[in-house]
Amino acid sequence: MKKKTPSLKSVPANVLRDMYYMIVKIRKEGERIAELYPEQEMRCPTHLSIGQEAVAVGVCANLRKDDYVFSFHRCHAHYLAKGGELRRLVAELYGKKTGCAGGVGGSMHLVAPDVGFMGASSIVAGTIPIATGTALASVMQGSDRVSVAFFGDAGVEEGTFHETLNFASLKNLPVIFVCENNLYATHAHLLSRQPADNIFERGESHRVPGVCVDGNDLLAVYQAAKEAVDRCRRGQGPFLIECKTYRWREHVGPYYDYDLGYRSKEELEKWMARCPVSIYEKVLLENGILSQKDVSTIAKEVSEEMEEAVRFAKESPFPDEDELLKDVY
Ligand SMILES: Cc1ncc(C[n+]2csc(CCOP(=O)(O)OP(=O)(O)O)c2C)c(N)n1
Ligand SMILES: [Mg+2]
Repeated sequence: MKKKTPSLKSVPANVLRDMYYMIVKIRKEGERIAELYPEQEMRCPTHLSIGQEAVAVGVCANLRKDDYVFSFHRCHAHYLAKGGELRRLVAELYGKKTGCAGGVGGSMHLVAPDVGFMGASSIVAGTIPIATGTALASVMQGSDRVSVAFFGDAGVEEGTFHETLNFASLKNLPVIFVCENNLYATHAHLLSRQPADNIFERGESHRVPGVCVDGNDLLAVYQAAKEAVDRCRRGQGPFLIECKTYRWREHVGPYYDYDLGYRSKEELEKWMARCPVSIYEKVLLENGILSQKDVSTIAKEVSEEMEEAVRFAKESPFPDEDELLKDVY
């Protein structure tokens, strides 16, 4: 089932503008990290999500601060969209004490529990059951909090995806499974790994309804997430959202990789022509929600915020040696 993009009138203007600021900020973060990464001062493997930003922004714009979000190895956008501090993200990538995980987690282990970003994991599908556990806890506590698990298209190939959907459905839990389907798992195309390109239907046998949306259309993602969040808060149980999108850069690292042979430059260019930031910006400009001057002002503010974050990260100290084994279980 494909969802239609909602009319702009159904979304409050301040939400539209906040989502624009956020998608521009997330794009800037990805692009700037890609520029700085070759300096080799950031030593952790880093999975950029340039091209996929609309998914994080559209989903998280529907969440309250006390709702829970869990992510996977490609987690920068989810951390930022849920309200995680940019400078603590950058400091984490630089391995600094001021990083959001004290500098010992790195790019794949961002965390900001104070704003409900409960963590990310490098284990494919690893946080799907954990997010569901927090949904169970919310129900037991009598809270209407919602939990969200973001994962990639390879996440649905893990047994725990099905075990979790079964349990979430059985217990009617307020959890939303958001699959960021960027068509590849490292260098393997979806159709070389799965018999059909129909992830949104995989919950059917567990009675978990799903939709497939254009993950590069921020408003389409926003609308699908809104319906899923409203359902969860009404106590109507779990929901699966598949967002079709595309990663522009290599699987891990800052470069383009169309010369490796697993995907073509033409395919990449086709997706780059459908840039989620440009698509959204055009809609806002055409509808008078933003002016060209607003766009320039936001670009400048976001650049300054990013440069301040880089300065903060570079100037911060590394963790002390005696802290290395702290938090190791
Ligand atoms: C359980 C497990 N198996 C294999 C891996 C190795 N691995 C790391 S990323 C990745 C591909 C993930 O693809 P996807 O879930 O589609 O996310 P994407 O990288 O495309 O965003 C794999 C197989 C892993 N980290 N965990
Ligand atoms: Mg993928």
